[in-house]
Amino acid sequence: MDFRKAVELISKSESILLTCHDKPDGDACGCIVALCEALGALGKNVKPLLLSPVPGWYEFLFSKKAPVLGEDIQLGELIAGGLGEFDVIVIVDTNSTNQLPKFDEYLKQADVPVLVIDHHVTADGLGDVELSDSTAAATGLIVLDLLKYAGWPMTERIAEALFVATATDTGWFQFSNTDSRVHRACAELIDAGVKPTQIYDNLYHNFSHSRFKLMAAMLGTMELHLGGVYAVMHVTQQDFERTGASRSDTENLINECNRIGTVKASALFTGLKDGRVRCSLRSRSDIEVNRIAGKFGGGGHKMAAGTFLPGPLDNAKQLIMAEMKKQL
Ligand SMILES: [Mn+2]
Repeated sequence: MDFRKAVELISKSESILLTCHDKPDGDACGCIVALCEALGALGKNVKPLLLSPVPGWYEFLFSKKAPVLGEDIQLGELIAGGLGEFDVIVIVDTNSTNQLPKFDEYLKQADVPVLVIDHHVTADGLGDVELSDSTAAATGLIVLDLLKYAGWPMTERIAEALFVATATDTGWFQFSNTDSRVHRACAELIDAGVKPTQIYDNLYHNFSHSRFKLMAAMLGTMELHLGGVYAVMHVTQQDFERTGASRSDTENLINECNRIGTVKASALFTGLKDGRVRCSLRSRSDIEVNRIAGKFGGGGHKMAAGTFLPGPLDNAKQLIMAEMKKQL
């Protein structure tokens, strides 16, 4: 962990571009918001850039909408300096080229140092300086450590963003990555003004009707395999069209099947418009789902991983089933 190098790099930079993986989750959004606030307070010119839209239930974190690559700014404009010229690029919650669609092309041609802050095991070494800690339950915990190391002031907004980062990456303190470091950090963040109940309502009691209908459709597809240990669910393009839900509405829905006592691993297959299938994998046991995802070019953690597969759905399901059998 090289906090000193990271602080030096930030200190000598005036203009900072901040991004995270596509399909941003609570950890990615929380880290973006926390760093925007913290670095903005230092007088830096910080520009967040997202690679896909923020799911509705994380919008409360953002004081103003962050631009989305491909929607608010095109790759060509970004390369031409449309968002500005930057002294450093900060990437949070990923170190994988395949989680930075289009942005990887900007990165390739940008002659600017890169700081990566990440907790994933899968790493492409994108950073000139890397704060990488795979023992951290969330990247938010590394950002918190960086803030404390640097002596940058904590505010209520920063605390809230880092709490969301940590709470969501631990499934609201349910997953096995929930260790004492998580609880100590969250205690500090509560002391800094976080209201957990309010955040819980914002995050989990905030479904749109269309998202709820998508969840109902998904639950209707659930099948148990391998003696009840492996749960498989899917959603199709038609489900999105019929319910009016968007792709980001699938976040966390996979965890619903963990309510079944026998389930130790689960997969959610999402049919995409281009014919491919997005596969999300979760484990509640020693099954290492990142190894399964890795076989198909994906990545993630032991407990949560994902990959893209060739369609149709049945083909994608068979590919994962074969790997799941090997691990069991
Ligand atoms: Mn994360």
